[in-house]
Amino acid sequence: VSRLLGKTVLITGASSGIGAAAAVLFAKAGSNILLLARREDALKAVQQACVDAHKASGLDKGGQFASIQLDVSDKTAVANLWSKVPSSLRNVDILVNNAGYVVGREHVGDIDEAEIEGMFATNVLGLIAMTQLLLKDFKARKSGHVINIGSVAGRQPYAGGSIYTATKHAVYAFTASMRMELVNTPIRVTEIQPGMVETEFSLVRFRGDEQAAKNVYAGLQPLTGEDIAEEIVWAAARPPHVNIAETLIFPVNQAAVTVVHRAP
Ligand code: NDP
Ligand code: 8X3
Repeated sequence: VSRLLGKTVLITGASSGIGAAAAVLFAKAGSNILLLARREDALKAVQQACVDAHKASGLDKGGQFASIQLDVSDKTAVANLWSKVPSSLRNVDILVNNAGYVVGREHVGDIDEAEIEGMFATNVLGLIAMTQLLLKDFKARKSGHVINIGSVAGRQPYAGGSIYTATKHAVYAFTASMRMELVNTPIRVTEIQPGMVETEFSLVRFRGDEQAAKNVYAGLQPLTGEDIAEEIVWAAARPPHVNIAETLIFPVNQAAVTVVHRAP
């Protein structure tokens, strides 16, 4: 029987890509899920996919789902989150801090101030705010698992990625420090560090330019949201004494941000 049966999982950025795929996979394993993101319609569609996946699994536990519109960079909205959450989903066991994005490839000196602030507000401050919110409960209940979605960009800077890589390096430092602080508790802290995953990520980076987004993955088989979701769910399903601290995951033809083999 899955260790995830009847557990409650909160996922930020559950409306597409990695977050949406993780929601469906947790639903298949019998978990309850709180899906959060800014786009309500997209969230509802993922919630329906969770309902379907849960039904198809034939499990008779879990299967409670709710979608709540939340911009993690909105401090007031994060502070008021519990007032919107159905009471049956308030005891969260697993927090997946997945919401994040990059805009542009501009070099320092030419980067839009609002875009800099937006990336830090979501990728760093939003992730921290969500963690602070949940950790109070985790500590009181002496249980819980924080799974942060970092990136290879949190281990390796690159030209054209100064702000994004700075945010993901911040996620790495925050996550690793927190793991040290919690070493004398049963609370687990995991960082998943993907390489190239074909989601809406590049479409957002290139401000809706579909061709530019497609070119990122030209000549190789990128990872999918499902590939990373499998890692997230696997880390969450380890026995309670096992903590998957970090996992770096590449497509087979990628070995670093800039070391990529493309078929001609
Ligand atoms: P997507 O663009 O497909 O998904 C990003 C998700 O984050 C969406 O659901 C989006 O929903 C949500 N989101 C963005 N900003 C906010 C916000 N302020 N508040 C709440 N939700 C927000 O990309 P991915 O699935 O690829 O990205 C997921 C995570 O994976 C990100 O943290 C990204 O940095 C990381 N990552 C991605 C890689 C890749 O190559 N794709 C590689 C390494 C890491 P909405 O717009 O509805 O709010
Ligand atoms: C996403 C990977 O290389 O586009 O975190 O920065 S990269």
